[in-house]
Amino acid sequence: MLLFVFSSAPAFAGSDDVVVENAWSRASIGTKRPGVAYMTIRNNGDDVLTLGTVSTDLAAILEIHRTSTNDRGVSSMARVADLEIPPNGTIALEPGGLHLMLMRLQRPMVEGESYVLSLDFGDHGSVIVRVPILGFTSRGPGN
Ligand SMILES: [Cu+2]
Repeated sequence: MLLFVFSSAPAFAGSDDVVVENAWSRASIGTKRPGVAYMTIRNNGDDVLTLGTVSTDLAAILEIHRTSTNDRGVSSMARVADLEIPPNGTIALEPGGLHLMLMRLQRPMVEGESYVLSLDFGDHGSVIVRVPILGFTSRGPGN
């Protein structure tokens, strides 16, 4: 079952307890550089949730990444194949940590516009989220 929701409202995948909130992106610099998307994903269920595929028509390639900073202050990103959300747990995708990387943008990400993202939780269904695009220097909704 698929429900269409806006990021300001909770999203439910079928009868399961998946809630995606506070989704947002930053405006991109044209289409040559990748874009990013952030959100929180809450698992109100009793099973581990696994986020596998994420897709949007805005980007040809979309990956889950984790930014980490080593003890010399150098940051790097690594791909996360499957993002697990523990039962009754919340995972935050936020600047400096987990994020969705939108590569090979099909069009620029323009401040004030929005796009649709599909998050596939396998047996637990899919969640579709509308993601608002904030300014270049934004640190999140309301900032
Ligand atoms: Cu990345």
